[in-house]
Amino acid sequence: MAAHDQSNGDSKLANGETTYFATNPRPASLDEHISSLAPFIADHVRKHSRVALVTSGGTTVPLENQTVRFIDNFSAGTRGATSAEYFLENGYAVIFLHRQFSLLPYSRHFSHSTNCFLDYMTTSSTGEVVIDGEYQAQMASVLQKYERAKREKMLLLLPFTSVNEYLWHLREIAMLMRPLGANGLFYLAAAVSDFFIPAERMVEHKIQSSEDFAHANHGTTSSTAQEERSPAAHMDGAKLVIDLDPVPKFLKQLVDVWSPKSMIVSFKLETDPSILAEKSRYALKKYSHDLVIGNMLNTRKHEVLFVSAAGGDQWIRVPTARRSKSVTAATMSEVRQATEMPLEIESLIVPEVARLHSEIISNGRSR
Ligand code: 9Z3
Repeated sequence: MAAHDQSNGDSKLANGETTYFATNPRPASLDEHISSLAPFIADHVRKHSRVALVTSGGTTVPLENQTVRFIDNFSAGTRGATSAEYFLENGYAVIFLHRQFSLLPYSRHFSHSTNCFLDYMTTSSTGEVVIDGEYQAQMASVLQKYERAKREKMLLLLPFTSVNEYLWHLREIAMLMRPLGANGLFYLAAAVSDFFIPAERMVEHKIQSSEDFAHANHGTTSSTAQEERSPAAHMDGAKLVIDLDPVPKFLKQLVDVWSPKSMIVSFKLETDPSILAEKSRYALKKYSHDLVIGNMLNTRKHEVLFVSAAGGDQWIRVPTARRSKSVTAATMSEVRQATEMPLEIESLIVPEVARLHSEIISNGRSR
């Protein structure tokens, strides 16, 4: 089932972008996800709420159709899960499109941490399992916010794993969000692979590493011999050779075709500080969207660069004394100075994004 108009302006698009959805399989989970997305969005259209699609976590690139091995992109999901909480605090409804088993809003405070969830609990004198006194206040505060988001139907969680699942969901959600008009916001924090194996070049079964079983390594599952291209991952003697195709650039489609009235925010991740600003400006110019948030792998938890057509370049930084001690780039003297309660950088990023969104809603914009 396609929940959108197929006359989606494909004529404007480059070749890889037009063929992608015709040649890569629609995920089995999509229809079920649409059945919860459609009423969620309709409810918020009726209420004139602002709705943020927050993407979060890394996308995998499977090497085999029945996947045993895959390539992954770095991301724990901290940026997305934390930002989702601040969007909710700022009055947004949130669609949280996340890598399965990555961090989630609210539960992130108690999972994937140094503590196991059982460490937050204890047994009372009557044998009941209760929250340990040390964690009562923090857990009560998080629980109240979580219950409110659920009660008021403000948060929808949708998982993906592979880059193909991510792209199909992004397109479908973008088209479903069109009726929100300028109240829609895309906050694309997921770490999306730039390379992938197209379905037509994917082998069906686990690649056999032993030369004694090389006969079990067949070609692709492509339907006709004529169509068949060499498998993207294959054994060459004892070596595994992987030959990836570029992922078509979907940000252009999102901006121009799928959801042109929404505010669109992308993230740019770099490791070399000398190119961050230039690459962020390049992305903004290339895709003509509203905002690029540049961040460095090592400093992403305490500084980001906002690059927008309206506001130029602007660094947002957590003051040294409020930085979390776990930031890898912090020096020992910075760590010693961090005496006040740590401040999450998303508590600074999200209100600024919401402010820019308000400007777009009231003044409109010309892309
Ligand atoms: C980011 O830059 C995110 O902020 C992080 C968050 C992945 C660094 P964590 O989840 O990390 O807190 O551990 N996302 C990168 C988004 C991305 O892949 N952007 C593409 C690109 O840079 C274009 S949309 O080319």
